[in-house]
Amino acid sequence: MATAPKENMQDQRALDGKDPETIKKQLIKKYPPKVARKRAKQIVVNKIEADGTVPEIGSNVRTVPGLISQRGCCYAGCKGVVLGPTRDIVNITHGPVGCGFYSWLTRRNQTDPESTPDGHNFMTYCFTTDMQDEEIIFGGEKKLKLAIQEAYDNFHPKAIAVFSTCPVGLIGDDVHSVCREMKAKLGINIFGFSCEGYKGVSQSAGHHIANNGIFTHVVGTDDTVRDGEYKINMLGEYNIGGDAFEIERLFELCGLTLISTFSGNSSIDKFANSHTADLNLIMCHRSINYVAEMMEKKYGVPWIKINFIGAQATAKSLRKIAAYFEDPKLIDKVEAVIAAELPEVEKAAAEIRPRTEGKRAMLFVGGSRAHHYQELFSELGMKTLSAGYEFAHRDDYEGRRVLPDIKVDADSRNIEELEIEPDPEKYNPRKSEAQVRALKDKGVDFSVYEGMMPEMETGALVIDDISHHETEKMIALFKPDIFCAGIKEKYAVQKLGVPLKQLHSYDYGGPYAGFKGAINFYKEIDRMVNSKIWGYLKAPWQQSPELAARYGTD
Ligand code: CFM
Repeated sequence: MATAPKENMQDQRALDGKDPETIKKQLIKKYPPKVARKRAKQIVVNKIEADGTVPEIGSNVRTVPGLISQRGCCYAGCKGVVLGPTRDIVNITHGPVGCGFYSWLTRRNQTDPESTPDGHNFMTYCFTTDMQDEEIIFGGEKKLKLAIQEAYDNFHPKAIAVFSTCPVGLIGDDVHSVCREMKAKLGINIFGFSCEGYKGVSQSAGHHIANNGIFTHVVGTDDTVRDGEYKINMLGEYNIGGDAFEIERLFELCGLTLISTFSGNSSIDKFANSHTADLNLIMCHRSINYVAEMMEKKYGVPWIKINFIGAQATAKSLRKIAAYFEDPKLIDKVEAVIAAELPEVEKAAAEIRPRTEGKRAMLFVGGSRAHHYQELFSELGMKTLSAGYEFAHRDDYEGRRVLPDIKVDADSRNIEELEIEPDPEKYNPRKSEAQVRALKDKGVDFSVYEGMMPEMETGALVIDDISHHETEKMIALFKPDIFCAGIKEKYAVQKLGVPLKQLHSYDYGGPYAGFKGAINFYKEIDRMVNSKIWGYLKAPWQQSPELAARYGTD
């Protein structure tokens, strides 16, 4: 190329001086043509236009059979992600024992049973119907009824939820009628989810099903108005590694009243009451935006997007909440909290940053963290070469402005969309249209999420549902200083000589949210990227030149 236009200069910074389009071709070169065409739509070179738009990315589509994906299943999204962190619902997995066992606390979602009077905490138990051949052949409804009865007799919970695994849908057990029957018999809230693992293309379908179920069966069933000022709900925060505890600490310092969290450190009574809050805060947009939308339509509770990952993002989010309530007392309090908390974070960053500055990260996680954690890395002076979600939709990448353009395919149509009307008695819009406009001018935008790509550099590679082959290629080509993903990737990546930070379970660490969490993260990343051990490891292609063709730097 004779002259390098300005964009290419940006590209060079973004991808270590390598041409992103060439890298993209290398990632898909070994695929059969049909697979390569499909993957090409999901691998995008980031480019931000003057009006803020970014290129379209293929997402929320089926993984090509044969490619090793990071994704989980619909059941995992429903039972594991959304309902799992609620301590006082007995969650019964209707299915073979493995589904229940492997979704049992592996996400490291924590809870504080002492914050509810009865102290119930069923999260430490694994409840499953343990289906055997006999149930698969003759049906499992009888066994499910017995399981519900047994759970009730032993624990006397306020609620029981039943989660369907793949075989349940295949043999046609009607979990909903079993739940209705047992609800009438036992007089407690019992509800079921048709979240068979194969539904949809990933765990994202399970989030939607969980949101529908929780909204239908629980939200709005208790109108008690609790004491306290500035009532908020926290949506899409699951208390992994204690994140919610740190966020709750900050809310308390600021004088905000947390009505309910969906669903970290939560209890069912709080969900029931959540429609009495004045504002919904969305942390993880992908997993819970449905609840926020439905709550707004039915009860008039507006939502704003916030992010408590990153010290600056935390301060910004707290200020946004204070601005919403338009009370100088709260605004001052929030400023005082930020002023008291930030110096310690800045001190830690200043100490660590000389050792992390300029190092390069790649993040391939779920449906929101691959975006949020870029904040923490940039606070350490690190850059994100490439990032992507496992199962997010276009709006999480490109921003909600693209929602009207998203084509609904057969897999998405499979998941029920609830028709929500304003509640004749309980609907109460919290702000007038004039107030909404005025707040918008102050930077409090309602129902807006800009997505990951507008915040990434031009020239960075955005890869949806990255395959294992592409992961190996990216590592061979770039040897990043840290790779963020999950347990399935961890040891494969580390054997290639690159440290892997689990951003799902946080390995054994956390919290990483809020101010104290930021400090924890800085220390952890410093330790990982500066450990000498990685220099002693040789990747397979470095030891055996014949493998170079396979992993390739071609
Ligand atoms: Fe939301 Fe999550 Fe995530 Fe998610 Fe998940 Fe998770 Fe995740 Mo693992 S709800 S989308 S389905 S932030 S379990 S707490 S870490 S993939 S990025």
